[in-house]
Amino acid sequence: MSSKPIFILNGPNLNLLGKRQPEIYGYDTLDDVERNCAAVAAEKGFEVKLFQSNYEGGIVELIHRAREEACAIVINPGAYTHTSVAILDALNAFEGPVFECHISNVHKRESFRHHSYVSLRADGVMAGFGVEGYALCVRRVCSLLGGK
Ligand code: CA2
Repeated sequence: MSSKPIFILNGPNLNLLGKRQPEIYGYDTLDDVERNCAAVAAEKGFEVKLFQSNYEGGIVELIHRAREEACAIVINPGAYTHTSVAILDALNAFEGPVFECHISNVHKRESFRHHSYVSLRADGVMAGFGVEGYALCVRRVCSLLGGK
């Protein structure tokens, strides 16, 4: 068990979740994601904090903050998944569990979405479970870190 929260980090355009392209990303918003994850975490005695940034450097800085303030990271890096060595480097400097979460099944989509830099660091990868994937990642973090 940890007294530090699980950070749930979201990359570019995910602030539009639930507001555009529901056929791909569904109708839930990031606020809904935070509520669902908080409920799952609370059952096991954990807390979550959710953040979103449209900037690569913003995500890097949130990962740096997680080094001091978080017990684990669940991250949906958005399109930076497929391009960002900077995010991979930042995650490699984080010592706790890291789970990569994609709402859509990236492997069923364009080939440029099939490669992930973040997967080189992630302890687990979720894709295609809709926004439920975030809560599943949180559940896994809780069992890894020994929640009640
Ligand atoms: O499936 C995922 O979660 C993705 O990480 C989403 C990224 C995409 O670039 C990745 O390949 C897969 C795109 C996030 C865009 O989010 C939006 C949400 C609602 C409306 C428009 C965009």
